[in-house]
Amino acid sequence: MSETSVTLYRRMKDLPSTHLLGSGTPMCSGCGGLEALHEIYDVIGEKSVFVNAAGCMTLLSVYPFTPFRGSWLYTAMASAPAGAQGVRDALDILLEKKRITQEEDMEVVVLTGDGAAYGMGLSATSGAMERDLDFLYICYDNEGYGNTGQQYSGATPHAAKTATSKGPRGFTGFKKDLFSIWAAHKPAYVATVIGSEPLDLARKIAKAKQLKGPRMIIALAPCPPGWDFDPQDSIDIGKLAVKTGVWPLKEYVDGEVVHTKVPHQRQPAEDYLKCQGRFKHLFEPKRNESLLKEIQDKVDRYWDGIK
Ligand SMILES: Cc1ncc(C[n+]2csc(CCOP(=O)(O)OP(=O)(O)O)c2C)c(N)n1
Ligand code: SF4
Ligand SMILES: [Mg+2]
Repeated sequence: MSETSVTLYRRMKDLPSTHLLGSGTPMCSGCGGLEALHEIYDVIGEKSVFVNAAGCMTLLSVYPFTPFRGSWLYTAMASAPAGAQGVRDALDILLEKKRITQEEDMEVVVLTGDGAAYGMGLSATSGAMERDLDFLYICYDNEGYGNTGQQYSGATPHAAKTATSKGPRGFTGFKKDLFSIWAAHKPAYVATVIGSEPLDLARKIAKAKQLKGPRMIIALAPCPPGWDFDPQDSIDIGKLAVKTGVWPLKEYVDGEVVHTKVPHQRQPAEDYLKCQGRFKHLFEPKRNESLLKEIQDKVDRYWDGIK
């Protein structure tokens, strides 16, 4: 169990930590999703209801326990935003009937992986934004269906090998631009974050917490088994995602997109790619110059004109 998940487990109310550790969890060490979630939870706080679609983070809750001090609701993969609507409505009715006070109200938080956010749950999310649902959506993006063995998802980057993209060029599709898809709905807030940039992350979650309406967060989540790297490199790989410009840190608020960290002296994208086994075929047995250039050009095109 990773140190972050141990700490998260110790948050569990009324239970000695030995019990929690004894109950065990199948989370991987070096999990970037758990790292981000831990940091996000520190800011959101315990007055929260997590509505979680099936994925790796579902393993945090082992019935009847949950590491969260608030509540936890499990939903089918496509349904977490619909579940969040039900929870929000129930809280609003309790508030209206004065069965709970404003102080007892809770933040409704959707937590899903990219398979749900970029794919199966996208229409439910679109509907929730359309209804101006007051909720926070956290997508931890490990760029594949991790819990079932890293099949490709709508978030898988071009050329990455996955369990379902094993050919010589890896995944031939392109990562969906979920940030723009979400921002096109004009919700209250959209941001990208990563656990290895905790101050940027904490500032964005604190800002989202102050707002009402749909608040959408995508956390890139380095995933040792899915991306094929040593768990101890997780934070370095996360930092490289930002320094190479592969993962832009930005936010959408009041109709404008602002980059919160611009890598002016960008490292080559291959510095990020070469430390992950899923991109090994780009370097061995010989360098695939055209595919490497294609990836670098795409990163450069993104940053052209952004100050
Ligand atoms: C409709 C449906 N299809 C398939 C599954 C099996 N399943 C459970 S978790 C999972 C992977 C989810 O991927 P993602 O949302 O990216 O989360 P991750 O596993 O990467 O944390 C799948 C396919 C399911 N629970 N429901
Ligand atoms: S498979 Fe990846 S996302 Fe899932 S628990 Fe392991 S490291 Fe985390
Ligand atoms: Mg995933």
